[in-house]
Amino acid sequence: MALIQAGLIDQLKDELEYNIHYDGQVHSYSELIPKEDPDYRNMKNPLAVSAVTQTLSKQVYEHAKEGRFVLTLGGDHSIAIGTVSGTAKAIRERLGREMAVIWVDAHADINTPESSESGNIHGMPVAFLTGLAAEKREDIFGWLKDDQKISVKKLVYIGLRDIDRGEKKILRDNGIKAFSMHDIDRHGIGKVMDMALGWIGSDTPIHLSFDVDALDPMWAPSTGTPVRGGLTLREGDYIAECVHETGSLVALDLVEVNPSLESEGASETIRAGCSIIRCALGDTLL
Ligand SMILES: [Mn+2]
Repeated sequence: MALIQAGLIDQLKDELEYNIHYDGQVHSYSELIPKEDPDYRNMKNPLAVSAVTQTLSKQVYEHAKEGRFVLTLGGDHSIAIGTVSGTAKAIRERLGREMAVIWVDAHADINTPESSESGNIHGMPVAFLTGLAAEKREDIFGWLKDDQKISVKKLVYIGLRDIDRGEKKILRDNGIKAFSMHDIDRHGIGKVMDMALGWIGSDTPIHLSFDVDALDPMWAPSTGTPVRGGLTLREGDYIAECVHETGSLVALDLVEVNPSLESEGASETIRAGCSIIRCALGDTLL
């Protein structure tokens, strides 16, 4: 809501000349939240998160199958279970292709319910999307079918710096490509983007899932799990610019902007979020 109130939709329409399909509402999906939602397999609020992401998945799929670019504003990062699954299915049907995901984040969000210490599903979306975590119960992510999932080989992380022990093992065991802040320090963001896009290969549809906590809290303090030592504002924009330049970007999530946290930094965080979105959609400095 804050991103939209800051004028994001008008910027995309007027400055970048997009034809926007938007129902003018910010959905809280409160009608999908059950009264009782006990922990299940260590997951908190499993019924609610499953129901909301399933609905979101259908919404994203409906847009993506029309060949539209789908922008989703969050919300916590669990919503990517809905967005990535929706795009993956539409891209398979439309183009007969498996898409890649670039996950820009301080965290890997790849815990399984069992490896997670917190039980927060926003730390698990990548595990469900890659099939590393699965659940038979239809009402707890059992709705997620193979044609909605992505390959661990088509996943690239950028900006990691706070990885749980269990997650490190998952990343290693599955040979997942990840560029941490260490890699960005060593090579610079330019080289890291060359390597990331080289790994994906040209002409592969890309879904960019950008967690604003990838940025250093100096630029984006109003977020749920800030971690120091992150990307600069320009590095964040540069990632988005490079992904736009491929011409292969099919969807973008911008998540974890939460103005109610560190509210004196809220406007800074919102501005950073809007800037990343504009860059991913083709805004340039010159
Ligand atoms: Mn995240």
